[in-house]
Amino acid sequence: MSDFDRVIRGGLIVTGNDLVRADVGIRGETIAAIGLDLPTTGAAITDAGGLLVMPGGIDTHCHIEQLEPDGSSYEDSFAHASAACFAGGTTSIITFAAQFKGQRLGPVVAEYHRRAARGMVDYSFHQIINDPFDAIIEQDIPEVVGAGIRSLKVFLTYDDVRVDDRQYLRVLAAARRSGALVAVHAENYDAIAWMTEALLKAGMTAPKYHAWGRPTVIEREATHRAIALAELIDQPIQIFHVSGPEPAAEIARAQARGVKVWGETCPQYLVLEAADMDRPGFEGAKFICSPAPRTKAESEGLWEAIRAGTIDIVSSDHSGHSFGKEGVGKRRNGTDVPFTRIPNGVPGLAARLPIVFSEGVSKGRIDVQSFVRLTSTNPAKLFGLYPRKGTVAPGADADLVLWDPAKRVTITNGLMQHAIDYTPYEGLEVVGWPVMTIARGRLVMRDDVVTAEPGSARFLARGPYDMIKPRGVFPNGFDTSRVMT
Ligand code: DUC
Ligand code: ZN
Ligand code: ZN
Repeated sequence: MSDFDRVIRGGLIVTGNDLVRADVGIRGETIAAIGLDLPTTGAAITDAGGLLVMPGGIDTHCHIEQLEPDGSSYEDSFAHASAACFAGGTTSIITFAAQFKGQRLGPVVAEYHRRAARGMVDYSFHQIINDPFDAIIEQDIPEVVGAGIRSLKVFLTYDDVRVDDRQYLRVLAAARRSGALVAVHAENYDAIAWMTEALLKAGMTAPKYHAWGRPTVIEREATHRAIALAELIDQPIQIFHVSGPEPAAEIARAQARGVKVWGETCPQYLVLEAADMDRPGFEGAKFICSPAPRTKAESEGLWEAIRAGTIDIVSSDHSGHSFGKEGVGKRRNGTDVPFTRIPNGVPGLAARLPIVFSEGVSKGRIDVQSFVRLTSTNPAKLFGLYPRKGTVAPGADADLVLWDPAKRVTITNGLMQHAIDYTPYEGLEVVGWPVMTIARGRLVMRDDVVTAEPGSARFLARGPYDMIKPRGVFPNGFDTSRVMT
């Protein structure tokens, strides 16, 4: 009998720290050994000569089959999203369970479990808190966190879903008591409302004015406030989708004070620009997302923040809204509408790794270990999945992507394998491409062909872990989370 079910031979293994030329032996769903000339009798052999062998990507920010307060839903099903993940070398996701006003969390989580279990990619959830009423704070948050959903998400903007500062403080305190991280969408609600009203009054309604309605200063202010209030409660947070160096500088300043705050960015802020929303007709709608894409110079500033470690995760913020279908997606409200009525978000599950690799490693901005840290190891660590996920090591899940660092590909929507009819990255040339994805020992993608059984997804319950423990540092030493609920 063979020691292994599969042996990956002769590749260059890349982890967040190391480069090692060795074989990987897989038994069942697990990496059983890493070594030179592993025995192959009876095992499937995969020749990885010339390829990088890296931990599968972990996308900790993606909206899949998520319901919206107006009854609509993000279009990608979990099955389609899983295919897109595998096509792009991603093997785990953290998506959202979204609470609406008045809802208790138990039924919300049960519904999203039902949906996610139909997919193929391993998943966990961030619990979105839109309405932190007493029962949510006192009963439901401790329960969902105890059930392995160790991150809460709040919006500081958007009608119907945003929390005000007092509600945000309540969520922070509840997270602190339960041992959860809080992820924050940081833009100033009232300032956006003010700017938007002014733009509409002035007749400035085209898609490009989406960016005018929420300039960087609005994100910088909310990032500063989100961090300051988290500091007041001594609650660790992650700032989602940092769009440029100004909000990144707020994070860096807080990190320098020792505050536990982490920053995430997304490919749209590295390769898209506000100018993309200024394309003719309705075309600019394809690029509307929030925060808005900025300028080339700001993208370059983000790379500096990445190199400095201020931003340590790149997620997709994948949001499925089709472009060409009448009455759905970006055209849900028609095309002759102000930018305020165009759904926000861009799809990016499959494009994430190739864009970060190409723009980062192939263009010499970062080394390949940094690529692995940004897209797999750091997400696993911050969200309590490490070392089961996010590394190539004996005992870890056999989640691997075999990567051709020299393969040149022009991104087309067909390669993305999501249900959405466009990609904002159409025509972008990348150097470096995933040629095989292995998820828990199963070969799920080879040469852009995905083969995985719907229903094979597994929920990743996340237990308590040290990285997100509060520091025990408060103004005046007074822990308000003990007395306030
Ligand atoms: N921004 C978000 O905050 N959520 C989904 C889509 C987007 O662009
Ligand atoms: Zn957001
Ligand atoms: Zn999002």
